[in-house]
Amino acid sequence: MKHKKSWAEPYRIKMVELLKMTSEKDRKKAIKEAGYNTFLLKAEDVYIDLLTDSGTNAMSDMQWSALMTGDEAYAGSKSFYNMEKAIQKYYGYKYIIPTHQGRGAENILSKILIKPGDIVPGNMYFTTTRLHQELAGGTFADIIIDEAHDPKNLHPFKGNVDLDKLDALVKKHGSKKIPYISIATNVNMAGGQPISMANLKELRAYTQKHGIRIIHDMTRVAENAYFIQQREEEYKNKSVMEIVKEICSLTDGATMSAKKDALVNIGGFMATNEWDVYEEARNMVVVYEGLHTYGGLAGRDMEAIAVGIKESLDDNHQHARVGQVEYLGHKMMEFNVPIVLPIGGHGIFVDAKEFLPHLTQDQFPSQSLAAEVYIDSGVRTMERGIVSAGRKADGTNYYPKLELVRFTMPRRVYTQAHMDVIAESIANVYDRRHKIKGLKMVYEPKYLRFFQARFEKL
Ligand code: PLI
Repeated sequence: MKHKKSWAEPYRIKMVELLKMTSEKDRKKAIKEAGYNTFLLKAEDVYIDLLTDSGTNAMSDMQWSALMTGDEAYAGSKSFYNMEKAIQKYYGYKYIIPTHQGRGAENILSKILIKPGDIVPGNMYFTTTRLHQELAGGTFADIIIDEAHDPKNLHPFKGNVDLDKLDALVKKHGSKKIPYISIATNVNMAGGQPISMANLKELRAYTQKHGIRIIHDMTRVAENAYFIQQREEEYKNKSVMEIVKEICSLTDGATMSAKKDALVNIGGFMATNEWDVYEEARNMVVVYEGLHTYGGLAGRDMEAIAVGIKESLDDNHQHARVGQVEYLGHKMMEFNVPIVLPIGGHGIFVDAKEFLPHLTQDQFPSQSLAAEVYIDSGVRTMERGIVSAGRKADGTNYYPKLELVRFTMPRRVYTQAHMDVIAESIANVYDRRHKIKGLKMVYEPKYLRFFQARFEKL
């Protein structure tokens, strides 16, 4: 008999970071002081930190060695050219502008391409991306397929674009009002769901016909490529590296938060294939980020990104990365915890609407559930529901269909035993779900409120 092959990690542990263990009494006090917002907890009071996969990656020995070779020249640093070369080689974009992280790139790109009154269609919103589009005078329009808004729908590519929705927008506003389509690979807010190559190719054909750019939010492009390899027949014998390059070739430019797939703790960039856009971005980056050969990064950061990009495209790395997330998801399902399906790339998204049906969306079920999980075990997660969605330009709340708590997996950080502890914790909370109360918001900041809002128990 042949036994199944597991997803074990293609690395071993060389150094460890010790964690503080806390009591339930400590955690009840800490979360109350944090206004029931997991962003306002002190990290040292957290046992397993699943707040985000952003900047929380463990770097490899090769990345740590590369740090030592960082060239800290203000201008023309060798490290910039190393990073530029890696981006050109593995992603294929022509012109590169480094930025301190993803939103720095979004700011510059939005300011250059969007005019007041423009429409920016995209495959579901992301918080910072949409805000920069709005601050530049644009209006985001969601053109993701309907299946993406249904946590139980098993569509293998819930990141796909609905071309009829796009066509309706083009007919209504005209293609001149649409500076670009914003395409995220592995859609974060939908639960880490991929877009298929077939859909991207169809979109490419459509946008070429109408003279509209595709701008690629490539924050989790390697995870998306892995799903294409696993789920699209035509790509089953292609490597993640080849698939990533092909995805990028179907787009005109990109913004990237290197803090996710590129396996570093800080960094990002904007990329474009258009000289005019590059020229303007190269000029603008000195106002907001730093010179065009460092963009807010140290030389050592750029060296680590150059190495991280290559490591992220290894098939075995992605197999273990997604394998770990799937392991956690299956454990939670064994305990009947409702999660977004199919299991996504960068974390497990628990469906708070189904978990806490006795709470209305205005009682912040995901926020409340994230606080309860922290109290139970010291596991820190993040609200991805009505608080994250924020308010429209007219001041009314967005009411997103998905009301989720994200258990986000840092790359190469936690072990399988940690996964067991996490699943057991959410199972405990599930058993006492009927007793969980909602929250009221007592402080709301103007921008990206989920980061700093404060709550009290109802
Ligand atoms: O956090 P930044 O500024 O490096 O990147 C912004 C950003 C852009 N696009 C997408 C899809 C993201 O997921 C993203 C950042 N995400 C965070 C911080 C997260 O916790 O998911």
